[in-house]
Amino acid sequence: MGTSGKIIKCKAAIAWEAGKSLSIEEVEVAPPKSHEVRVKIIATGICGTDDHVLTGSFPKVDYPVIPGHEGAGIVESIGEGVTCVKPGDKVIPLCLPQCGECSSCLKWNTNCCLKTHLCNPQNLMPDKTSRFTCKGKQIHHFLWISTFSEYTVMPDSTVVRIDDAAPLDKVCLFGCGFSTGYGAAINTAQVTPGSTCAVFGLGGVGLSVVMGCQAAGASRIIGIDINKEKFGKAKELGATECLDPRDYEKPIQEVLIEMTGHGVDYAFEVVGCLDTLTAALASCHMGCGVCVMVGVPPTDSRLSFDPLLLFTGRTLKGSFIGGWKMKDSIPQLVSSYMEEELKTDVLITHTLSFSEISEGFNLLRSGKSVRIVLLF
Ligand code: PAD
Ligand code: ZN
Ligand code: ZN
Repeated sequence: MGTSGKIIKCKAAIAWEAGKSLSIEEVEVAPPKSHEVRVKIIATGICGTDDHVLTGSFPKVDYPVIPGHEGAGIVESIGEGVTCVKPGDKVIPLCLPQCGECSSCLKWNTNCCLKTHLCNPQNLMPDKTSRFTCKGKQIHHFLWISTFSEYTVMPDSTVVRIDDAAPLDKVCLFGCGFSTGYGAAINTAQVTPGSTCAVFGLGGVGLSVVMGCQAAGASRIIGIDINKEKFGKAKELGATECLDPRDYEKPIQEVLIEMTGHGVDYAFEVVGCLDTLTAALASCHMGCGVCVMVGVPPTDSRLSFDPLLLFTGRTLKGSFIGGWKMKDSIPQLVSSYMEEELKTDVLITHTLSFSEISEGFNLLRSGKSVRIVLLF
């Protein structure tokens, strides 16, 4: 390929500092070093987590940064020692690495690879340098994958080959949103047939939780959101009832306990707020309810609740990218999509060009979209 080994100039969206909107700039993307892969991103979704990066409420981010972590693309070139992909392969960048060597990767019951951003920030490549420069300045990576750049470099532990026939403008959702929500129900909660579930927050991730609860055979799925415009799609995907907490004088947990008689079997927090997390926990069955935290809480926040909520047997657990070991699982999920077992296209409400990225964030914040896919 003509570009292999050379610097590539392309468009990327940079967050110069927290609290400022993104600006589209020309960046220089250095070639991949040993055990790194340079990918041409074809499509990228916008996730609520990217919005947390813009507002400064995502932990351990260094600015200026190129966000984006829900992409799909084609390998442009590879560095020395890379064996898992080759130029021309269709791939999904992984926002949670699977190095295959650390103590977590060697355990069957966690996907939390010790190379994750939450252990060691992924703001620079593993050799502590950046592959991005703009106007002579070093720009940081985000989760090692920065999909808001037409070309991006990532370690080989954070990229996986997928089916050559997969439509990249659709399967990019498997890089985060869909896999996160669906896996929270299937893997983390292990929702059982006939159970009752409550899903707080019906964005792209929350609706994917609804899909997971339905696939697991839950008989009652109660969607909760302060934006009633989300209810139609939630019902289409399997929610049996939808509630707006603002329609009730009582706290929503009391409403849910009255509706179910004893509290729900599984509650999912998919907003990223401490108040909804406590409400989700309190709405679970006191003896055996399981509350799964999916939303990313604000940086440096602290949770405070009556410990008696746990004393009687409720469980509170977190779910990181749906509990999937991403290298092993994402290609399989994409195959299920190709076999029409997973109908994720319904989550995509808007497809825009990359230059319309700010409009995409406005749509996300206005609540008028579920998933927005940007095309380069
Ligand atoms: P989104 O902004 O599309 O959806 C959030 C939804 O919550 C919207 O529909 C809001 O109307 C709704 N909402 C807001 N406030 C309330 C409230 N008080 N009560 C009920 N509903 C409310 O975001 P998303 O679906 O892309 O992401 C949701 C969260 O999941 C967000 O915090 C994101 O950072 C997190 C996430 N976690 C992981 C993980 O690995 N755990 C991965 C990806 C995203
Ligand atoms: Zn995400
Ligand atoms: Zn690992």
